[in-house]
Amino acid sequence: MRRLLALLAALVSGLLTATLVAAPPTGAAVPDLRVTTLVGGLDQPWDVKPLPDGSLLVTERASKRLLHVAAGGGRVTSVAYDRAAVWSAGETGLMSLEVDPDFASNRRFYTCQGGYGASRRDVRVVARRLSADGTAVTAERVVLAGLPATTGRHGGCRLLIARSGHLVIGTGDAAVGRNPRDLRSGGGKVLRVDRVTGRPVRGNPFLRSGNGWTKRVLSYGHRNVQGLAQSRDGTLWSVEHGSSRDDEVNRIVAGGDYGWHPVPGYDESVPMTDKGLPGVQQAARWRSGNRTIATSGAAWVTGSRWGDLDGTLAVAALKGERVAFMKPTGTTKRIGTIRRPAELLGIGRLRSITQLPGGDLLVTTADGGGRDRVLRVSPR
Ligand SMILES: [Ca+2]
Ligand SMILES: [Ca+2]
Repeated sequence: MRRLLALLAALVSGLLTATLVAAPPTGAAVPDLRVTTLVGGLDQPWDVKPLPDGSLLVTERASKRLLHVAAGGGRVTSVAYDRAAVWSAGETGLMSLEVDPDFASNRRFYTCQGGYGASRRDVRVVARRLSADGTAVTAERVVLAGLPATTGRHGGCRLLIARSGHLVIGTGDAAVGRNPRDLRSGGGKVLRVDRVTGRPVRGNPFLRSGNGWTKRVLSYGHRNVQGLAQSRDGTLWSVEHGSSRDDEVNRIVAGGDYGWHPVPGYDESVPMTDKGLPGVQQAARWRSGNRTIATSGAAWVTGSRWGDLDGTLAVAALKGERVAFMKPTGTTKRIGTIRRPAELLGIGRLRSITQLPGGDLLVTTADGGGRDRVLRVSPR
């Protein structure tokens, strides 16, 4: 297959060397991308989200630091909050962030994090209020606690406030084989709840169940949901780490079984989507095949400035050290395959992707050692 290499100019200070690998079969335009560092000197930042005034919030997983970055990538403040209440180990710590749609009036944002339950460690969602000057948390409240945790492995956890206003939570299986298929566990699921109360919402597929977790389940049979993104047509997508093979991009349907059931014990040799399980399993819309790239966060890219990448799902990869732009063929309601019109390489291990209101992407790196950054990717 013919491939076009487009080297990005990185001679100007502040620009990073990056390579856009594009597959140009159609004559449509894939724009050059400019990559700049907004924040440096970070250690394993997990998520980044913009606030309405153009400033940013950033989480760091293991340090549990919550950072406020002034608009334009200016002054960075470590926000004062109850850091000791966050449990971090392995892949779990201070993870995903979401900002309330009414932040301008209520100053509320949400984090998914490790926590200390009454009898055991867990993964939980906490709502917080940010002070007017962005330096401190002035109130916090647990929205949902008791998601399973073990060593910190496969702790998820991704938050998304859907356009319906509901809070969607992608969780990991906590490396416990029976969790993903057990509707009474919050692990290995996509959950949908009221963002204020944490209660199940109308339209959830198992509302008639007597069990509280089951009522919150939107879909099950997931291994470790690392990305959630809602497309223009309202469909919801998850991105997951594969085991020894088959990272997956899935379109989430209510009540869907995504086929991960690694039993007995924690048997990771089973398929990422095991069609031999009872009932119907949802096939991945994209999978990596034999070689995993550790797909993580994702965002739908919108805006004409993106040319042929408008309407793609930008997927961050850790091991694969790239942003893979994935374009569903046909409509997102009914998809045969996903092709990859371009990949952005050379900017490190990548965790999360967020699209800014103006269309640029923010990406967090995950190289560790205090060398991590929040990058801005702009078409030009
Ligand atoms: Ca699957
Ligand atoms: Ca089956």
